[in-house]
Amino acid sequence: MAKDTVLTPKTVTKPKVEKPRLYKVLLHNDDYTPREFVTIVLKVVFRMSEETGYRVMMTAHKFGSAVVVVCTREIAETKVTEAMDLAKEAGMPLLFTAEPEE
Ligand code: TYC
Repeated sequence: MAKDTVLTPKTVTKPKVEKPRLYKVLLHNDDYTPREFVTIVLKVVFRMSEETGYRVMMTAHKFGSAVVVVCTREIAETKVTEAMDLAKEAGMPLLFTAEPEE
């Protein structure tokens, strides 16, 4: 092979590792569900401490909604289902939703 031969690759592979889109779980205020119940759901389903659960609950209470957690779609949907199941079992109108982050 000549000394000045230039070798070029036949194919160029572009690394294509897409970051999974993140979802936020939202807690929505209502006029009926007791504050204590909301705090318990946040503790049980989202493993929050009493203080954090209370703070997130009060944020939704004051502002209408609060971000509970940002995670993958699968985890967000599982958590929403778990939280909504507890609310339904207790006959509460408590609402959690999941939506993609901008
Ligand atoms: N607003 C409810 C009350 O005063 C408490 C509450 C807080 C309900 C947050 C839902 O996401 C919520 N009893």
